[in-house]
Amino acid sequence: MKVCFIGLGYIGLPTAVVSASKGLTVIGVDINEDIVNTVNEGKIHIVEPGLGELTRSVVESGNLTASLKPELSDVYLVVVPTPFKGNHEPDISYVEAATVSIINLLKEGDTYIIESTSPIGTTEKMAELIFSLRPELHNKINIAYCPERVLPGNVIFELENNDRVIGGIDDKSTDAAIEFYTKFVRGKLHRTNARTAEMVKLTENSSRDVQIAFANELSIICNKAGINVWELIELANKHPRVNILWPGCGVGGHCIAVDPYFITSDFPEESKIIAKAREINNYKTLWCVEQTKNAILKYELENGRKPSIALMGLAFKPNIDDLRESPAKYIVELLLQELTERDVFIAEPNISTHNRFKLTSYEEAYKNADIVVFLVAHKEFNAIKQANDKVLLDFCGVLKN
Ligand code: SAJ
Repeated sequence: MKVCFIGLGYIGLPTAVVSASKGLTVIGVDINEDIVNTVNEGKIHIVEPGLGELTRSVVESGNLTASLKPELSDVYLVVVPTPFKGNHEPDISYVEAATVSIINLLKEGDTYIIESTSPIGTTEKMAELIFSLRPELHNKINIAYCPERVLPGNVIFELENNDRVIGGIDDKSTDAAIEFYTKFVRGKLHRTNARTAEMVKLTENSSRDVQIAFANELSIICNKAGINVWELIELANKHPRVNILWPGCGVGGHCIAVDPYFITSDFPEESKIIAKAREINNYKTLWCVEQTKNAILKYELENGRKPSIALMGLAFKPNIDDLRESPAKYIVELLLQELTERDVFIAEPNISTHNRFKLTSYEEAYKNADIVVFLVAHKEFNAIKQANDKVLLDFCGVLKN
């Protein structure tokens, strides 16, 4: 079986590599020549534990080849980004372009699968596009949607072991897509239709966003009420049917802070909680900025001098080096608009250099600061010995234990 992946990004590349490692012949296609060259050298352009070694071995064995152009295959996977436009409307133009790029290669019996997070109805729309240009393929090819659900940092394990939801535009399509995923997924493969599968993905990430918004709202209430939110949540979670997530300095990454808009833009009247959760999580980031500025003012008033400040963490979540859509990075950017860099120490233990921020080791940053602001709960920060002479702002629960 020959498989063509369109898109070699954070999901496309690991999925191409894992399926190649199970013996499939895989062509990985990307419009970026650097990515194609990097992969063909057996190297990777993203950071993901275990992916580098596996890529080298499947490129050496010949099971994975990267290319700028799709090639004749049996299964085609669309794994390209679906960003949103300025008004939070999803932009499916990359999915469309990927589909157009393979339309002329499709032949009877082939399977076309979209993995990109997509608004409801995208798979049907792409089916219409394919059949409008190739009407003779009607009922002759399989078209399905199968969302990815892997957690950055644990992708290789989860790609094989997570359950998958697979929805075809008809039963025959679902069967064909299931047959493909059986080749490398050990988790259960759950069948449904394409629209439900699309909505499952949006629902999973919206559900997490809503739950985090609840925790973030609690943290703001507790701050005003003089209650330690971390203790509160730990105690509430002792209830057998309560399981509250943790507050933070906002919700980042490419998925949870984006996917809910795919629902709210299509169902603005009906998606009230989902929209509110987005609003609360975005507001939490600005609230952290305000809290920090207030602490700085208070310090100045009490001590008659400007404090030095340590900003701890830039990544979008703990223990990764990914700064994409990171609320911590946004907070640092906003604070730097008002503070002179001389007084600020920025620490991110997972990266060594950054083109915009001057980084300091987290030990130095902590040692030199009057005010320490914990933005991301990286494991390194847990080891810091707390000094009594500092103002500590903990937005992510580093000090909770
Ligand atoms: N966060 C909190 N409090 C928490 C948990 C997370 O504030 O208790 C924040 C994180 O700090 C981060 C953001 O949420 O800023 C998102 O992090 P995450 O670990 O919740 O999720 P991602 O973006 O790394 O991956 C999610 C996962 N989806 C779900 O857990 C429902 C993953 O399984 C998906 O595959 C991925 O989105 C995706 O690609 O859609």
